[in-house]
Amino acid sequence: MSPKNSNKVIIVSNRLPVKIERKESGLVISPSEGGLATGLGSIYNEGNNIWVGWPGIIPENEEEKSFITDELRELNLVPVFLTEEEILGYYESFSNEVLWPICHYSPSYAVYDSDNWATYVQANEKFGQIVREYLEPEDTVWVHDYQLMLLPNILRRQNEKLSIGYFQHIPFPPDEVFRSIPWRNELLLGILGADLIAFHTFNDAQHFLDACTHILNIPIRNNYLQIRGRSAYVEVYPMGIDFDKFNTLSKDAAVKERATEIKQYFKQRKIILSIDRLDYSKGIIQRIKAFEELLKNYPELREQVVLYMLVVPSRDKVKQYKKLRDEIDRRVGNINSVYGSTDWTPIAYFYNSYPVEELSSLYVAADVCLITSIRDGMNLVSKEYIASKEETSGVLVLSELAGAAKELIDAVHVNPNSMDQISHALHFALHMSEEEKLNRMSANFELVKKFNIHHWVEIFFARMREIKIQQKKEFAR
Ligand code: GDG
Repeated sequence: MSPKNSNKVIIVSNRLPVKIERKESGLVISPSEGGLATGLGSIYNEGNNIWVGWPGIIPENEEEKSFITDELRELNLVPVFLTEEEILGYYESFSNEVLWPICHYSPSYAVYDSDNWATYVQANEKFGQIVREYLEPEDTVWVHDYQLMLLPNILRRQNEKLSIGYFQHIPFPPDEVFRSIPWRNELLLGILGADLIAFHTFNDAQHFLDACTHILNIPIRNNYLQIRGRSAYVEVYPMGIDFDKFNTLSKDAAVKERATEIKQYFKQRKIILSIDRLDYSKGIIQRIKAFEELLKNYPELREQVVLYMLVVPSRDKVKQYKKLRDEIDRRVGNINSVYGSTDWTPIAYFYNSYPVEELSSLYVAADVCLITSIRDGMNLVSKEYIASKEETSGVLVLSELAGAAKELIDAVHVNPNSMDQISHALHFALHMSEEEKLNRMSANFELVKKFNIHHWVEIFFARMREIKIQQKKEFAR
């Protein structure tokens, strides 16, 4: 692959879709299988297209660096090597201790530090520098997520005519919440370097437009605005999942056998499943409290139901996440010791990451999937559960504050801050007739099947192409 080829697509995200492990035999590089990687696979694996991002490892020497670079190049991936200081200041601190809490409507968690801001700027510039090594004027660049809010404008400064898209995977908060960030103007202007700025939901897009008007004083016209003589469009593209993967897995003989084993292990009790990364935005504490309410309010359900809670380790170096983990441990221990018996542990809690086949068996085995996010851009777990339920029945209980609730209107919706509502919804789900389960599930199933990850990528790029043609005409005038 030669660095400069015209008319190609460059995807940029904080992390590359790859796992690099240091083993005795040396570095082992394997592609990681997230939904985004699958969806974008049809793009970055093609021709001269590339994906630029952090490979998730700090090379120990120049030799390792060039080994990683060469190996990744075979996969159309281009590494941005970050130093330890950059990882701390840009990723762990500014991204995850300012932007994450602010975008999840939790300003009290935000920690403002101008050194971390400077490192965030520096890291975004570094991504820009690597992208520039490959960039040609006719290229299309698709920037992903809040770690790279400044990148669209960094690239725009180099080329007014470049086609740039930005997708934010997490919510965008009301403008008065975003205003709390001392560097909000720079961040907004950074994103506005893109031609197409997209979010999962209408509310997120509207909040972004509000911020542009109220903070930057830029007048908006419907869904677009004019900035330095260019148009920037703000639109809504709800992300889908790799439907085929989850649907096919759920019908796989080994997966089904494992699901039966799981059911047997829990003695055919009803299984309420939750899967999420360790994060305060996911409402894990609320979920545990609501489950306790269920056991209190409906004593007849004791011994009859299990909450299977898989929490995937995440950001465990950040203080608030360590505190959250301790609180989960304490509350789960308390419920299990108060309500449990020699024969029954109410909450089966695992702080671990499983292979996708095990995830699939859990989806197949679960009677209820419980999502209690306090805020969530989309929430893919809810869609994966639905895709896995073609042959078995189940009920999705879904927070109305997750982006997915806007699409999955046939789920049982709950306000995650009401323990009463969640416990009643669980009771309702556990007693729902098979007919109602099927009706609700099939409506959601068709939607998840149709608006899958490939559809999402296609419509985003189709719109990028349209905008490019339109802007060429504008430039020609
Ligand atoms: C961000 C936004 C938005 C989980 N545990 C395991 C595992 N997973 C996979 C799930 C799912 C993914 O991780 C989690 O996706 P979510 O959407 O639920 O949440 P975030 O990680 O917070 O993602 C979110 C998303 O971006 C996309 O735009 O929906 O709102 O916060 O795919 O299956 N996968 C494996 N083992 C596990 O133990 N293999």
